[in-house]
Amino acid sequence: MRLTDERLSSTHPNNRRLRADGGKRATDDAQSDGPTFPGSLIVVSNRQPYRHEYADDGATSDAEDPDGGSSASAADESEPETRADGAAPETETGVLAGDKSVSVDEPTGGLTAGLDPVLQQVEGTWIAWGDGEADFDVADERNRVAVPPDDGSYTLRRIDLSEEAVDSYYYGFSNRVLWPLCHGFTDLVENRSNDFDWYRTVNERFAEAVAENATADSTVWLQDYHFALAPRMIRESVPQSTTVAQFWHIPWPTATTFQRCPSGGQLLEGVLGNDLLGFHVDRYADNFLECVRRFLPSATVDRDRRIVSYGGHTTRVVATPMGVDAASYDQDARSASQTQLSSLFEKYDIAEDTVIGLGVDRLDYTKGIPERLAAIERFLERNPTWHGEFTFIQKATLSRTDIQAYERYGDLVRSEVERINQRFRTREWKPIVYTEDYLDSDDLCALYRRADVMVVSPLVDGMNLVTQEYIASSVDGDGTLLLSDRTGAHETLGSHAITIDPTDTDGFAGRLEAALSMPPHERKQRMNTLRNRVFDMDLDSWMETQFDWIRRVRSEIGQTGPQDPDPDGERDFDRKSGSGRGSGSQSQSQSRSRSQSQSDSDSSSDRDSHEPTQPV
Ligand code: GDG
Repeated sequence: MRLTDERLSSTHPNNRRLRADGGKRATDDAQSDGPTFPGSLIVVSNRQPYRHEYADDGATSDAEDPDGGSSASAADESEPETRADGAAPETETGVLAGDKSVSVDEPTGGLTAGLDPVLQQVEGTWIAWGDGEADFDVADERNRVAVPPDDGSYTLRRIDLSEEAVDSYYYGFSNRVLWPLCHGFTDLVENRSNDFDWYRTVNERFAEAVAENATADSTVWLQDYHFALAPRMIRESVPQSTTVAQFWHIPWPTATTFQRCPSGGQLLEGVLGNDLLGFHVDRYADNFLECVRRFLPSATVDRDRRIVSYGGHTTRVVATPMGVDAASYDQDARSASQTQLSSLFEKYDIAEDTVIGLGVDRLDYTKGIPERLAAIERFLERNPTWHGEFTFIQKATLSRTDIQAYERYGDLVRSEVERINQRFRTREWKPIVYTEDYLDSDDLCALYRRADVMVVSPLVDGMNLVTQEYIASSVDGDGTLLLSDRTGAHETLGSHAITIDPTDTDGFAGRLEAALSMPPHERKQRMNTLRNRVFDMDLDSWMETQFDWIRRVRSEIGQTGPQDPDPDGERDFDRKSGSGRGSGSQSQSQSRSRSQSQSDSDSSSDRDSHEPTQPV
């Protein structure tokens, strides 16, 4: 795992899409080889693929800074989500808005970068929150701007949200209710007044924008938990033949947990406006179907075929694990040089010949960082011979710091790092190097490649893309992966990783010892299989699968014609609460009392070690 100064040229056998140019973004290749989409596509996501900002000096559009980008600090809470979602730290050439110079941030990784070429190809529309300060000055009177900036092949339609809307919809219901709830942290759910109303209002705003753009042959593809209500709103306002699909990137909780969800009935009803609903793994799809069965009694749930009929509409539920652009990580890792790595090690004061453990996470309470630190501490207690020889690098990206639970979590992580370092450090060495610096993708890939052991230990994680990025970057084939069995990634990669229970400190430390002493041939064997899987199930292949399902659902809609109207003219929650939208609290209490009277059969698979003592 020592890098040479040479750029390596070998290509992974499965790496059909490896780009020769070493560039970061999928461009021409993706357009010719990548996923093809049938018909017109409208993507809806919270974060946008391109953001317009005023250039720092107000005079030039260059916006260069010594750290390699105007937005290189992950400490800027205005955009950590964007980066963690793979969009945007790179600032490109600017345009002018009035007499002010504007720079444009482009997507550099993840789903955003993967979808961008697809949208270019189909000349589609992307609808997203416009969070850049110059976003609306460069847009037309309907808040549209042509992107990418250099060829303008598709339309970015921006939604203008007030500070109050963002605080309530994004930092409120999305991330104080849905995020903790879906991850089983019900004790962290904060149900503030107005947050759900804002969530609904913002979902309406997005749904209206979709309705303005949708045609009979459009497919609307919504991303994630910020839009649980929008699918039904959209379904009711677009032509019957328009396909509505959504991918839910985080876990769907068990019914035991979901019964605590404020306005849970409205959320279920909302997502059942989709024709197609995707999750990463079977478990989340099954949890969803169980929630529908329990909390929407008039719905018909076909568990085997994963089809729900409710209110005269049919939703197909699928489990399709998301991948990464493996070729791009492979390429960037191969391009890493010893010089680049040396300067990183110098910056963080790490001896070059140290054995490296690595963790890369958003600073989020789901990611199990304190548990990881506890295991490292136990490992150091038990293995004095590793002192001075092993360094653990924890790269943590600040996230959602407006929310107290995140602030407290960050304080805990930092103080634990400090304490463990105080306990074991020597004059020349400290066991844990902790950084919140944003790493550009070259540095990240160089570190992935160099890491002897990658530690992925979330308490719960929908998928975990870092796992796959590490594998794709392990071009020397000799790294080992410790992987929590509570991640979606474990379902597909667990058999060849070293499985850990993140809360079993002794077991975790033992696995770390095992990883560090694993014979080279076993490492290579395991990594070879892992790499084959990650390349086979990469981002393009995931999109192809999604698009195949969309095609299938479209043809089903086409064959059956307009779906049956609701035979009773009303839907469950309307009927039970006696009103339509806006009846959240009544729906909630009825949903609770109904579910509480039923026995909980699913608690064995529930990850709720965080059950609240009080109802939320
Ligand atoms: C959600 C679900 C699901 C982080 N710091 C830097 C950096 N990152 C990038 C990583 C990775 C991404 O952030 C984190 O993705 P994960 O999948 O690990 O986790 P979440 O952000 O929680 O994502 C998750 C995912 O959605 C997709 O469906 O897998 O389960 O929770 O791409 O590389 N990237 C760079 N520098 C950093 O400092 N370049």
